[in-house]
Amino acid sequence: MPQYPWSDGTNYVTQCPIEPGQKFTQQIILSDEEGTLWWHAHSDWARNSVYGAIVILPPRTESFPFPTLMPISPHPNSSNAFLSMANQATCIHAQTKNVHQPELPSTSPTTPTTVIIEYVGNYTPPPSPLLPSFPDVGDSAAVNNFINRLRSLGNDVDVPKKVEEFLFYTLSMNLMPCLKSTCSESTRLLASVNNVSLVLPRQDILQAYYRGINGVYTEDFPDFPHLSYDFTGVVIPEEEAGLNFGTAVRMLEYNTTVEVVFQGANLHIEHPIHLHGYSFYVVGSGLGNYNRIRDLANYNLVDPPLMQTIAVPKSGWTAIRFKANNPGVWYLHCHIERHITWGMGMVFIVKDGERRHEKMLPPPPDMPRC
Ligand SMILES: [Cu+2]
Repeated sequence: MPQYPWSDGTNYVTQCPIEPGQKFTQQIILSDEEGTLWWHAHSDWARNSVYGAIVILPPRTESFPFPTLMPISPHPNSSNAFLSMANQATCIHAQTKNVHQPELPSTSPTTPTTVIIEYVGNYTPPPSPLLPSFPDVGDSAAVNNFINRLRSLGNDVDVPKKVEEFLFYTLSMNLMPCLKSTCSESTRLLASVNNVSLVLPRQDILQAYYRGINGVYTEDFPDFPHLSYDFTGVVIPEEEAGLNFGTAVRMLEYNTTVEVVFQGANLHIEHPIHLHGYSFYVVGSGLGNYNRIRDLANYNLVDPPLMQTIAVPKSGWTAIRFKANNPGVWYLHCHIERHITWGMGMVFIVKDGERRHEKMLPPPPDMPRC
């Protein structure tokens, strides 16, 4: 949301949590968003249950940015079938002849169940359904090939050509000794960016920044990993095996053009990296270790896709660019629940610009308190 991080909703980054019984009205200012957006809670793992969709239609004078709408099922012509959840029980609303429930759901909303719906009328099922062929699980080259073919949908591509801030962030999984009596193993997993595991403070960073409260965060998030090593190799240097904890932010001047290269390191798993407050251009990605001299030449600066979340490939890298023209406090994190709680995130603070529309707006009166 432009100039308004107060409604961004991130626990201890832009607001204190809404406690049980408390109320907070969020004002959402839409700017250039279109399509289906996911809203969700941003406290611990609550986004698993508190979430929904906002569908933003194109302007009346414009069409959808894809050629045709595919019908979900060609048989029958009108099915009007949909499934919904209410009061933790599965309800089925359908213009159907019979509904069979071979396995009744329990009261738990997470219990999977099987439902067979038969349509009214003369319905002859096709002899064999046409199924797409998928790459093998673990075929990262196929995934990377798919991601590399993503292109911008519009004509108004404004990708920064000149980079003022170049940042290189490694995404790592870390092991720490687990000393508590409740530990089932002797070690526990953590996660980090540039080997810093983010610790969320007890007071949100946005309030601390806005009101000048000291001691909540530091401004020293590293631009590069401490060491350069074979990030996608199996052996991690001993110096890099240790982990730093911190609540460190990276300050950015208003309107700076920023490039971030995310380098997947040490555990060969994809990380869907999400940046709040911005859409960014994905200008390149590849497998293995990033090499600025070799890879910069292959960037797509013509029609790169504009995204808010991008999966950094297994044992690979992704480069994004954006212009820091939205002042505020903005969380960057992996969107896998485990990884975010284990510390795979950092925070950008984008300073105000000179003019009125370049400054953060004041907070609403009912911001939750910590
Ligand atoms: Cu992750």
